[in-house]
Order: sequence, then structure tokens, then C-alpha cells
Amino acid sequence: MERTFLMVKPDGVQRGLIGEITARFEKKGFKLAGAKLMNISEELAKEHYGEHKERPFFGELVEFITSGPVFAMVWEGKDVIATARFMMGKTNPAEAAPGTIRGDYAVQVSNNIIHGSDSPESAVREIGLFFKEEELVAYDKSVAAWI
Ligand code: FUP
Repeated sequence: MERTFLMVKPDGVQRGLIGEITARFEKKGFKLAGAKLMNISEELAKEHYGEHKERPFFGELVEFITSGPVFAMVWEGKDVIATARFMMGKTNPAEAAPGTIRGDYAVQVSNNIIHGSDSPESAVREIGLFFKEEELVAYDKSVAAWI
């Protein structure tokens, strides 16, 4: 089953949106495999955003993502990488469709609430950066058994 790395950024945590964002992925039908509230070190921030290190906004990006706790998550499900990106909306919230997370809750690109892996390779890399294998939980999720 496919896995992705999602993270509520410091702006989302400060604004009390962890529950709202997590609920969207739960209700969609994806399965939470791991989650933690954590502070990101400068070293981890630079590694995570390594592909942007030559971009003019890199310094601000690292400063922002280390400015307060993030809520890091691993989600599982069919096509979860692409579907989660679709649910997040475009990187620039001004272009993100209403109904998407960024479309509903964000205004500017530097504070766009959520991160999500953009490919299977990124997902493997980012899950490995943020989680130890033993922090990910395997379990059956059968809605029918509970209702
Ligand atoms: P995404 O995959 O949607 O998170 O977008 P990118 O990897 O292109 O960008 C990573 C982060 O850099 C964005 F979430 C916000 C920030 N960014 C800026 O601050 N300014 C820009 O012009 C582009 C991205």
C-alpha cells in the first residue's frame, strides 16, 4: 500500500488546524500510520528542503519551518501521494481551489499550512527523514467492525 509524508506546518499548528486537517484525510478513507508533534532542527529543515537550497526564499523557508512545532504524519492508502496533493491544493494558496486545504485556510505561499510528498521517491525520503521504522504502526482498519 502506498505511503506519504504529510506535515501541518507551524502556521497550521498555531492556528489550531491539526484536527481539521487530520479529519479530512481520515474521512477520505486513508489510514494513519504514524504521527508526532515535533520541533524541526535547522539541520533537518535544510535536508528536507534541500531541493530549494539555491532559491531566494530558502532562508525564509528554513526560518519558518523551524519557528514552532509541526505535526508530522505518515498516511497510507491507494494513490495517497497524488490524492493528498489534490486535497491540499496548489502550492500558492491564491491559486488553490476552494474546498482544498490551502484554498480554504491559507493566503500566502510562505505560510501555506501543509506539506505533502510530491512523488513516491520524495515520500520514501521524507518518511525516512522524519520517522524511525518502529514509530510506524501496522494495523487493520475495518470500519464495518465498529458500526
Ligand atoms: P509544495 O511541494 O507544494 O510544498 O511546493 P514546493 O516544493 O514548490 O515549495 C516548498 C515550499 O516553499 C512551499 F510550501 C512554500 C515555499 N515557497 C515559497 O515560500 N515561495 C515560493 O515562491 C515557492 C515556494
